[in-house]
Amino acid sequence: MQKESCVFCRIARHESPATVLYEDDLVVAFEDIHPFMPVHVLVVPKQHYDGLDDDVPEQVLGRCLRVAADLAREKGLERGYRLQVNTGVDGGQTVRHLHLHVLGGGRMPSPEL
Ligand code: DGP
Repeated sequence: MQKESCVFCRIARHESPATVLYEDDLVVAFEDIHPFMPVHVLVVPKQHYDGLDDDVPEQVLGRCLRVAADLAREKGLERGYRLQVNTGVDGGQTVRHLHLHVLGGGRMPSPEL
């Protein structure tokens, strides 16, 4: 199921513009509109799930991780990168459609800082 008003559903349906880097039957990956690292890609299931606390099939979660790691390699992030899934209000999630941030291209602070 998709949501009419959801910005990531609209990108998945090619109704809103985005720089799409990868797409298959389950996921779409595109450049974040407000990057905070030199590489900042979002990997998003095409189906709408509010977040990780939804009943997300393992196949979808696995595909997201596989695509994220493949894109990190394609982007040349040999020195490393970070995958981040903000979940809920306290997790800082602003778009209520499950997404993985692929972040890299520079040294990142430790999460506890
Ligand atoms: P989060 O805080 O985890 O919910 O991050 C949402 C990210 O989504 C944030 O880094 C900005 C990005 N974003 C929001 N709206 C759009 C959009 O319309 N297009 C693209 N490409 N990225 C968006």
